[in-house]
Amino acid sequence: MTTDPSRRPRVLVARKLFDEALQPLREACEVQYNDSDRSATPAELRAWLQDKQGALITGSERIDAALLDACPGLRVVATMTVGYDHVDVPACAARGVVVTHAPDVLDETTADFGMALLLGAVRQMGVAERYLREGRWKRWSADLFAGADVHGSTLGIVGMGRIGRAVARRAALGFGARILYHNRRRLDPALERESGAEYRSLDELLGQSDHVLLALPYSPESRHLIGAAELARMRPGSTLVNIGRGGLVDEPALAAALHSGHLGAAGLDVFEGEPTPNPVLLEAPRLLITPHIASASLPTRRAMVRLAVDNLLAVLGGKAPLTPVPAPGA
Ligand code: 8YV
Repeated sequence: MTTDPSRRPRVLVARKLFDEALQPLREACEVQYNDSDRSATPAELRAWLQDKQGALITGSERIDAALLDACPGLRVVATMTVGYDHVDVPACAARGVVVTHAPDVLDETTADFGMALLLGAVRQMGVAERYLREGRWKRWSADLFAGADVHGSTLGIVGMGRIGRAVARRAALGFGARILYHNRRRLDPALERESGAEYRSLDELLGQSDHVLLALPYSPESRHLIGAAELARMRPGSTLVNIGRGGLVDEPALAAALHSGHLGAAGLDVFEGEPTPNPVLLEAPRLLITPHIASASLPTRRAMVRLAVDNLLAVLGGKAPLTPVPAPGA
C-alpha cells in the first residue's frame, strides 16, 4: 500500500477500540477514528463512510442497503464480532463489498463465559449476591438458594459451531455432563465423536436436557426459536442459557416460564433491544442477566480487533480476506 497520504485507503474505525491493535491500520491507511464509546447514529455513519474504502465496525453499527448506496466507494466491511446479523451480507455481495468477521479467536473465552453463566444461573449467584448485599440474609437455612446441579447433568447445546463445541468439551470433561446437541446441519461423524455429543431434534433435546444452552447465530429463521411452546417442552426445573443473540428467545414467554416455576433458572448474556432489557426480564425471578460480555477478556477482545484489522489490510491491499463471512445461502 502506498505511503502517499492522498492515495492511501481511507478507513473508518467506528468505535473506540484498542489503540495498539489499530496501529498497523494507521501505518497503512488514513484512519478516521470515532474515539468514543458512543455508537454513531445511522446518519453519522453514512456521513463518515461517504469517502471511505474500508470500515471497521462492532456489533452496534448496522450496515444496510441504504447505507451502502450512499457510500459507493466502500470495498470492505470488517466486523470485529463473529456474529454478523447487523450486516446485510446479500446487499454487500450485490455491490461487491467484502464482509469479514472474527471467528475462532473468541471461542474459548466465550465458552468459559457460557459455563460461568450456566453455573451462575443454576446456582442463583446473582440473586444470592443481591440478597446478601441488601442485608436480607439473617440466618442459614438448608434450602436457601438451593438449585440444581451442573455436574452429572444432561446439557443440550443448540448451535454446535466452534463455540458450542468448546462449551461441550468443558461440560463433558470438567463436569461429567452428558451432551446432547442440535444444529442446522448434523456434525460429520468424526467431529461428533470428538465432541462426545449426541444429535437430537430440537424437540427431543428440549425434552431430554436438564440445561439448554443456545450458541447459534441470529437470522430471520432463528428468530424466537425458543418461544412458549419450546419452553413448555423443557423439563420442569430446567435452565435456559443464551450466549447467541437476544432475538433467539421470546422474552415475555421466558419471563412467564420463570414466574410459573416451570423453569428453574435462566442466564442471558444477550437480549432483544440491547442495551435496554425488556422490563419483563428484570422482573423475572431466578434470571442472571449480563451485558453481552461473553467474549470480553482483554486478550480476546484485542485479538478480535487485530483480526478485523488484518482483514481490512488484506482486502485493501488486494489480497483475499482471512476470514470472510460465508457466502449468502452457504
Ligand atoms: C461481541 C459477539 O463482543 O462476536 C460476537 O458476535 O456477540 C460478541 O463477541 C459483541 O457482538 C460486541 O458488539
